[in-house]
Amino acid sequence: MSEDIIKETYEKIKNMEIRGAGRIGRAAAKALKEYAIKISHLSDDEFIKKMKEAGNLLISARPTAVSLPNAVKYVLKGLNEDNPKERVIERSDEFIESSLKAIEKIGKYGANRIKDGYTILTHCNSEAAISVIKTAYDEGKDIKVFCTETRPRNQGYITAKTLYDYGIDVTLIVDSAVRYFIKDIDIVIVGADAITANGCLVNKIGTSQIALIANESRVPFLTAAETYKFHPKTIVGELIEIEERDPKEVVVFKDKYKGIKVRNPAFDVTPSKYIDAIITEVGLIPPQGAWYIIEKYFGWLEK
Ligand code: RUB
Repeated sequence: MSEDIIKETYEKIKNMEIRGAGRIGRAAAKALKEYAIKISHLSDDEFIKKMKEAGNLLISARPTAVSLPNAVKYVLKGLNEDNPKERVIERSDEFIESSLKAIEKIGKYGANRIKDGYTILTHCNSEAAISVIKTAYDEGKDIKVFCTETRPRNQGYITAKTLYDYGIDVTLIVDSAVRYFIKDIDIVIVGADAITANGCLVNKIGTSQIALIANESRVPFLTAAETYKFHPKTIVGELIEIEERDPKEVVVFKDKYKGIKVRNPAFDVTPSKYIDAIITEVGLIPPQGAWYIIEKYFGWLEK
């Protein structure tokens, strides 16, 4: 069945086989393209209806990373243009290509903030943050990286292994050790699942604690965020839903302890006042510049 392409990607995003905001967005764009090719024999009206349904299903896979609806909306904007079938396919390719280019540019701009001898702290597993770190290393800078474990899913292990394989000096720490080690850290660089119109950062749970600690210790805290991580609907006051995942990811209590409640929010919100800069593919901006980015790049979206 042609719908299987969409369902498969939906499942993979939901169960986190595909994860990380950028990857989620590109996977959705790719699935829409493959689906569009499969159903291109349908009438335009039927094609448009099915593509919209597919987009809605993909968007419902995870609620927080805005890269997902932004990617789907970018691709499906082709439905309103002449030759909708071709345009959807072309726009999917455009999104994927521009996403990869953005990560590369973010790497270059962000690396300018990393000096020789720096120790960087990162949290979770972000392609954009890793791009900054790898670029600084490629430029010949002698850097060290501290990675948090990132409980409960331990995405920090992926980051630690990726950077270690690249030849970088890596130290893994438990999430609660950030304040203990902050004296050794020169800069914090994390990714982003969403940036709000008022410059707040939504990212992996624990990010806001790290920002607070960095602020207290006067350590710069930067987030690496492609422009498709900016949330258009926050400009009209909508709040971003924070995904709360299965408590079993944290711990399973048995027998008489079954009654212990476990909560598992996947993301948190870092206030803009703790963010020194947002590294985007169009340059470093202060969090106060978020409104401008949304207006400039997402003016075409219905608000
Ligand atoms: C991943 C996470 C990452 C952002 C940015 O959370 O919080 O920091 O998605 O990643 P999860 P990237 O593992 O729950 O998806 O820079 O790769 O888009």
